[in-house]
Amino acid sequence: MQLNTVFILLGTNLGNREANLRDAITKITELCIHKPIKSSVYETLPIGFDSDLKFLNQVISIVTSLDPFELLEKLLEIELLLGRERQGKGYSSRTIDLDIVYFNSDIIQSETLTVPHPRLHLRRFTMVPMVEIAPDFIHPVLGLSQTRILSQLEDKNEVRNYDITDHPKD
Ligand code: PH2
Ligand code: MG
Ligand code: MG
Repeated sequence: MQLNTVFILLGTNLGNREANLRDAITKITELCIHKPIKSSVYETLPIGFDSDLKFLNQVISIVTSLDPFELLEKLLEIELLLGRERQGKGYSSRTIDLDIVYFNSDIIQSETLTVPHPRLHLRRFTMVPMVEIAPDFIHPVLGLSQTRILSQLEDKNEVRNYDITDHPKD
């Protein structure tokens, strides 16, 4: 059985954001060999579209025997289960978005899946949690560590630590 180490970005800016993260991680854990390693939760402004609803973002690292396409299918199922609705083109607010950031050090380019995630290295809301849990992991295309990518990042949007205990009724 092949064991794959995968980093997944979670993003939510609609509904009960804390519950969305928690429920998604519970469902993802059912696909895993070990308990996921979790970054802190961060609060971030929507990037790439207009909304007053701030995001919670978090990255987790899992070990799974699923292949990338099986995993993608399961993640899309979990998005639907948690009420994700997709409206036409472009970004919109969502209960949960589950993106495969890295799958081992594999490079995948297909119609349905691009890994590493094509915009991860441009986004502070991905790189801050990545550096927290895997600072030395090398981006297989760029050949740079997570720490190095973050230090060179042009995106200066705030990624604020979100203490769940301060927001009991999110
Ligand atoms: N995801 C997007 C577009 N914009 N902005 C923030 N802050 N967090 C996200 O997860 C996010 C976004 C596309 O999936
Ligand atoms: Mg996304
Ligand atoms: Mg997505």
